[in-house]
Amino acid sequence: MAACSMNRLVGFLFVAISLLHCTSAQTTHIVGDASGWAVPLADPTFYSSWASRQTFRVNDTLVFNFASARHDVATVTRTAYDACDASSPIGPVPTTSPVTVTLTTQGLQYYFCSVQGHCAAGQKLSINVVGATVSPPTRTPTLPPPTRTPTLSPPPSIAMPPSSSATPPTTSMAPPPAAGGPPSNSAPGVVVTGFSVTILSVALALLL
Ligand SMILES: *[C@@H]1O[C@H](CO)[C@@H](O)[C@H](O)[C@H]1NC(C)=O
Ligand SMILES: [Cu+2]
Repeated sequence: MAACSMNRLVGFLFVAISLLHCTSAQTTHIVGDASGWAVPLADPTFYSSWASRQTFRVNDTLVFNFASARHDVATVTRTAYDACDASSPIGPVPTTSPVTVTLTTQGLQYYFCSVQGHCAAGQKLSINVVGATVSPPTRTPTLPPPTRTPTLSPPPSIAMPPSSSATPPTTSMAPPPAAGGPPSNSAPGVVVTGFSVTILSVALALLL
């Protein structure tokens, strides 16, 4: 009997946490992280590598940071993307940084810089936007203590200076981040994790 009610509780919590994730956690994706939106001199696959480390969901946003007027953001079809053909972009092609794009539809989306030669050199980004019903990579809810966390956030039980151990950039393009804030690509995960732990604690307190 105890096991049965525990299973139901766990199931309830899992559904509740999943719903909260889906309805409240829009992620802002800084394209290229600290490298921004530029011609990737060191690695033409830089933006596909970056995209492969992200999960893009409907209502998330992309932010392209770049040198205004030296680059732009063209939204294009797959055919144009594959050919780096800038003759018929979809909609406007903004040239002033930052450019924020809200991901409103599921499926594959294609962007590149329409400045001559930049797309061919790798300044192009394709992403797959998934819907809110796909389960996000949540921590498993079977263990109540808030010590199991995704790898993005440091365990709360380990004393650690808040910002001195910021991870170095993974590409040779990026200069080391200036002293100061945490890496921007880890913030959403940390926020979501803290939120989940809070909800989990409240739910357990109410139901046990
Ligand atoms: C996206 O945001 C709109 C407006 O807030 C909302 O109506 C819609 O349900 C959201 N879609 C998803 C998948 O979160
Ligand atoms: Cu460019």
